[in-house]
Amino acid sequence: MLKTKGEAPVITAFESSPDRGRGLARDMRVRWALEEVGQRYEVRLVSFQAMKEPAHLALHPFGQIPTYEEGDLTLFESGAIVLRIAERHSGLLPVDVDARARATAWMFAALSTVEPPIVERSMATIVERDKPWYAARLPMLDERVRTRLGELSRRLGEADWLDGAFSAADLMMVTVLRRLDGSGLLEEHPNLCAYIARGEARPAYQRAFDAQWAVFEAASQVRTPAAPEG
Ligand code: GTB
Repeated sequence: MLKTKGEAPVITAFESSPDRGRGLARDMRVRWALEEVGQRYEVRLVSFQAMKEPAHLALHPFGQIPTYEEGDLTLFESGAIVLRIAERHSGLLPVDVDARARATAWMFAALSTVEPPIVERSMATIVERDKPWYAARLPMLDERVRTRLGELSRRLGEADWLDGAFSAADLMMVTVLRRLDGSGLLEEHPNLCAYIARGEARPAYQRAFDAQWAVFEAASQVRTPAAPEG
């Protein structure tokens, strides 16, 4: 099994992300968390084929990204990874135990209440677009997302963050909501758009975004080599 090199944890990310550098894959939230706490990290890029091979399956039982290797510890599931980072460094979870429990509840809410209808809609737009039922199904999927966005928007109100200061909960929620980019659904809630923009404006977010963008750009150059000079 691959181990952490030196002191830096190693994460995995798509060698060639289908999101074309938009930072929508789940390594983005792990990168962002590591950047927020100032932890240097290394990235091992994996192909779709390599994700299903024994070496990667030993790290991730479902053959996905991201994974996280820190010394003898190997983790999968982006929520568990971000929680580990937040627990081991200051800055991503409140010190007060009750406030910490509330932030953790919001992390779970992002992953298990808000993300599923968003992923279901997103997957349908990719794999069901040419199916005969798509036109009837999409409004239903939109409505499920709308319900959650309305509830979230009401709770957030005019606050900057979900519960006091920025925390891992906001990091998680912002990355979940970003997957709706281009759907037109977020625009129905200006406070959610402003919330996402606040997250994206954080220097740590930008460093994480630039890092995953660099992977996409490097892969594009391999796919379309520059014309020879002269
Ligand atoms: N619950 C797990 C977690 O939170 O870590 C889910 C992990 C997961 O779904 N990983 C995806 C994966 O490895 C990548 S992030 N898929 C390959 C496979 O299952 O074989 C999901 C993702 C993929 C692509 C886009 N996109 O193109 O916009 C967005 C999100």
